[in-house]
Amino acid sequence: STEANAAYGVSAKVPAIAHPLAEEPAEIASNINYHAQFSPHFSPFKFEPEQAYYATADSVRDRLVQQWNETYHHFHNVDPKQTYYLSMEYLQGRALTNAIGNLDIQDAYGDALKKLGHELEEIAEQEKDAALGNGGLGRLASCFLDSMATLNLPAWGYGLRYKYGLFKQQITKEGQEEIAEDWLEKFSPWEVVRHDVVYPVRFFGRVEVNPNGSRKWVDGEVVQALAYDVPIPGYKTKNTISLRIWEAKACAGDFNLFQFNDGQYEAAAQLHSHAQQICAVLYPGDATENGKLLRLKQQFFLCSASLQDIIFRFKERRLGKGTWQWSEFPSKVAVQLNDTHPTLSIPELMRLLMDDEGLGWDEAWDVTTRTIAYTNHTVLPEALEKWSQSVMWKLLPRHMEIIEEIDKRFVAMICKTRIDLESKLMTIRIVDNNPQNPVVRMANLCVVSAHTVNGVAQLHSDILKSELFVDYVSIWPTKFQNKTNGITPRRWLRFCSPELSSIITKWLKSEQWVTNLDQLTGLRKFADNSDFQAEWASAKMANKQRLAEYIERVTGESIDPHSLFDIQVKRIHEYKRQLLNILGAIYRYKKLKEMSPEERKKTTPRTIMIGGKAFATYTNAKGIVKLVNDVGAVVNNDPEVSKYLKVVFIPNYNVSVAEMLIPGSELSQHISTAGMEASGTSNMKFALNGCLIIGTLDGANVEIREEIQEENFFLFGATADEVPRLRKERENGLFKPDPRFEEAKQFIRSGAFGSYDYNPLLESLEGNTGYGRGDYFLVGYDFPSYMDAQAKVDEAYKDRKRWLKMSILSTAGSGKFSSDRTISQYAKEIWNIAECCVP
Ligand code: B1N
Repeated sequence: STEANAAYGVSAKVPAIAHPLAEEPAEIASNINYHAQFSPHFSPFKFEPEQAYYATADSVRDRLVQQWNETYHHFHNVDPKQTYYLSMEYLQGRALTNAIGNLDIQDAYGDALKKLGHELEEIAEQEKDAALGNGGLGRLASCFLDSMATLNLPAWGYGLRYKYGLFKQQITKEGQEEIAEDWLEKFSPWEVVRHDVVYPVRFFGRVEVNPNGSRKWVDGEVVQALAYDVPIPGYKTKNTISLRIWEAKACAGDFNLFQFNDGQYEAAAQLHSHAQQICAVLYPGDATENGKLLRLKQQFFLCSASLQDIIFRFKERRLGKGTWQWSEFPSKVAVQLNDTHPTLSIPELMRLLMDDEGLGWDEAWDVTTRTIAYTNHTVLPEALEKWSQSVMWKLLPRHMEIIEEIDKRFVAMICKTRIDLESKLMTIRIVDNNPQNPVVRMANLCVVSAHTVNGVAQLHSDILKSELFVDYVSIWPTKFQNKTNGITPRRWLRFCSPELSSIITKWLKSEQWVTNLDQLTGLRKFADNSDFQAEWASAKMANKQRLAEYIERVTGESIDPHSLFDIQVKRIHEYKRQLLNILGAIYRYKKLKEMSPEERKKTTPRTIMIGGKAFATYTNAKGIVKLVNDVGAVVNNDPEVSKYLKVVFIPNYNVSVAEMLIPGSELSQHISTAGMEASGTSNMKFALNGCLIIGTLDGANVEIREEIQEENFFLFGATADEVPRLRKERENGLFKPDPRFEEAKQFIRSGAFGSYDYNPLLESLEGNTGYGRGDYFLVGYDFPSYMDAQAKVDEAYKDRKRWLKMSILSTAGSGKFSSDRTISQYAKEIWNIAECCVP
């Protein structure tokens, strides 16, 4: 066709400049074509999938920009109270399919691309994931933005524009290898640089005391924060909000031309290179490791730039309305801290209000505490941030003064009003002056300063109240809340499984479930209906086939779409117990080997897939990756067994891989030691997609099981309240391991999976005490009940009708886990903000 010719650059004819909001496929094709020629990113005469992706993204972006600008203006004019979500991490994944879906233009764009000789799905695969996060905490932030936009809430996200996101994982003979993930290698069509939005951020320096007693932070190094905005469209609404990510830049004046001309090239550019380091890489630790000074710089950079911007916008909007007062700030601004990573927002807001705006302590404290709220995401002691006081004094001397003052006033308040808590001061005060290692405890600073503190699932919030923050509860009984996490049903069902979505829409006779997920309960009455079951099964099978093709492409392993697809994908961590899964697989393999061919035929064929990234220096996590790969190499090449069992390691797990895996899953494992996983969110995604869960009573599993009914959940393992006693018993040598557990470990020791030294990993499961020993995560204790639950899974899968019913009931019971519900609760119960819908 003429368009296709033009697209391939064959025709010299200039495409019509179609209206950017064109609805007809032919006009859209012309618009894409226009971008390919007149917003060139590549040499002319090329229109391969990559070029087609960038041209399509440019075309979709035009539409977003229009409604994005309207949203900005509308918020500006109405001046509602607005929420600012501060997070060091966002795991956005890909944007194209999401934007097209939210704008409800998938058919027109699909047809337009066909006219140009391309398939929309194939074009969408060209996009690199924006992986500016590690795992659940970052993905939660991205789901929250999606819901804020869809609910028409006045809300923005703030983050950092890391040059390299979470590393790319490659599997070699040695196990995991990390490679820098250059998501900006070419560029991202989904960000707009705002050259007019720049703030100075200071580091180091000293505090100057003025004759009138006021204080000022001066000298040190100043870096510029430059804003990049990413549009976040809501689903079928005009509202399009912003994720503002900061980049660090040096000032032009920081380049020392004199030194450069003198041949000292590195010294000349030293300040530039210091600035560049700040946003160079995402902190890759999930819950364990430390990055120290650079990480602290990153955190402060986010806090300072964002708060300066928030204050600027507050003044700008208020000035348009005549006079205003600082006491109004909390009725216009809500700041939510995503874990303690942006805690420095507290002393930074105090500093800006006192030192720059001239407020007194009491007034500044009142404004700050009424503005800031804090979400806790973990109780793992090693993940509770503590910063060395000496590092803090050096990098942020004025903030350290403010923190000491907050601490001093807190201590005074306790001594005056709560003498009963004086003995607890050692643990509840903010600064820990232990001479061995003086630190600032960031969680304590948050709890003392925030008006609201919340956990991310009911069990987790209960543990916060009864353990971690128990003493604060007696001081401020109403400060603590629960906000059970959620996931966006757009990305995690509507767009990633169009097959299942259209069946749901057909049987519910409405698409309203996409924004009102509770309506899925309407599927319960069809759970036994054989027509519905047949359609459900065929959609699941299509997704399994697509997944099997993907697995074959990335691993070379061919898997049987008729086997049970059993998946565990998440960061590799001992508390998440991938070891329990693989030990179970090893035991299963050993039993299959011992069976006669006839006996084997009676078993339920399974494909066990495990994926996830290990922190680069977390030795045991890397050992687990290696073990899974080694087990797979043996099992999958064993002609007697491989028809009944395959073990596949899925490399480089990320958001877009999840979008492929989850729709094709039938069983997923959420098997952390009870009390250790704050919530978990992939469990919600799997359940929503009709995948059954085998899991412990941990995090949000508890609530998922409640919603989908206990008979549809494969439960096993110790409960959170039993864990301390079981650990004690273990320390006292009272634990008697199950022979099946011993057999599985022994099988590894025998060398069945190669000669790699697995002793350190096995030793972590053995002994009574000692660092990295003593089975702290109770794998051995839970092993027998885990194996029993797995036997029930095998039985249930044999009964096709029963399994399908359970699968349907999983989806039907997942309504509660929409992030729309979570965000509505934050809006009402923490932020006190209301909808602000763009007309
Ligand atoms: O936050 C998720 C929860 O669903 C998960 O259960 C929880 O593990 C996760 C330090 C973290 N908690 N803490 C982190 C991430 C990065 C880092 O440097 C800690 N991630 C979680 C959402 O609530």
